[in-house]
Amino acid sequence: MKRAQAFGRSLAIAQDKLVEIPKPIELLSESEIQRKQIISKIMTFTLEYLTYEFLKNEFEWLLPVIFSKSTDPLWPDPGASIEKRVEVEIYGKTVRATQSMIVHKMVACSLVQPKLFVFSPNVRIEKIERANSGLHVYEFTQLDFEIRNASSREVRNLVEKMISGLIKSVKNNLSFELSFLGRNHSLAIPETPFRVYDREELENKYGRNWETQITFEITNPIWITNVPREFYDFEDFEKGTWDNYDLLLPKYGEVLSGARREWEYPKLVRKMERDNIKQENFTLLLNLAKQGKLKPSAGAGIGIERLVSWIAGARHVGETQMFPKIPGLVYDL
Ligand code: ASN
Repeated sequence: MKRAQAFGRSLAIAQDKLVEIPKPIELLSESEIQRKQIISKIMTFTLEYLTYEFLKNEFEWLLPVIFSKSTDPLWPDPGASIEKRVEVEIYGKTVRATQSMIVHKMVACSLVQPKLFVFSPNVRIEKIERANSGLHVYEFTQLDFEIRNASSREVRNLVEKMISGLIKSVKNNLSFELSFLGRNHSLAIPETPFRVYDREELENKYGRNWETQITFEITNPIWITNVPREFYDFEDFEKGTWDNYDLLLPKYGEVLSGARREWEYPKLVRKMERDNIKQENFTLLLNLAKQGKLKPSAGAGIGIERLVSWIAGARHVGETQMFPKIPGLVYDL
């Protein structure tokens, strides 16, 4: 029942600003190119800052993959609206375009890299109507990371430090760019710790549209915990709660999702059966779990384009992409 309610979650950025569909690169005017250049500077600064933070904290750098037999099912997920999953055949085998590297993270973290991060291209063919949310693109980059034996609290603390440090640094170093975009005064350095809300509490207060409502009310980033979703997030069957979290940004909504993970074989199987997830698409993960080689971990993934959109005050998340991937619009590049 709880899950059915959470499925009603929907988001629209259109509430108090114009959603402008980003143009392809070859159609930009002189002034639009200048705006693109400014946003590109903020993107470069953000990537450099976050990379350095992960390296400083002794994370190892994992490179992304595009095609695998296993990828994130993105189901059940209250926020997902996938029109089509990209599957192709290569060498007589069916492989899927990466929807997120969650499975790879869990496996690499268990077997080789106890602390890892990866900038990973995620392909999510969103429904066309999401073009107007201003928040969705059908390809984006996720800064995904995972830590063996970590708790949710540790992950959240790390993220809070990184996000507030990043904004402080952007404000110190890119004040011309922020002024150009009209963000110099409106972008405040987030106060830590961020407030933590339980999803159930918000559903009771705001109803089905809790996420949109709270997104437009807050002025500081907030955490939402206990969101029913995919099998890999840790669920306490007895309490009926989930040890996971989303980070919401004012006006731009969810910029990160993450969790402590399931690692025990019987629980993974039970959840996959319950959610109608095909176990044959997760053979390696299940085999490792069965052999006791899957380790407890926690992690999260940051949507880079949404993060930069918030910093820049973008009119559409696709504005932060050199080659925008707007749902329903397939440009040349
Ligand atoms: N990256 C997310 C996580 O770490 C999963 C996702 O993108 N669906 O939990």
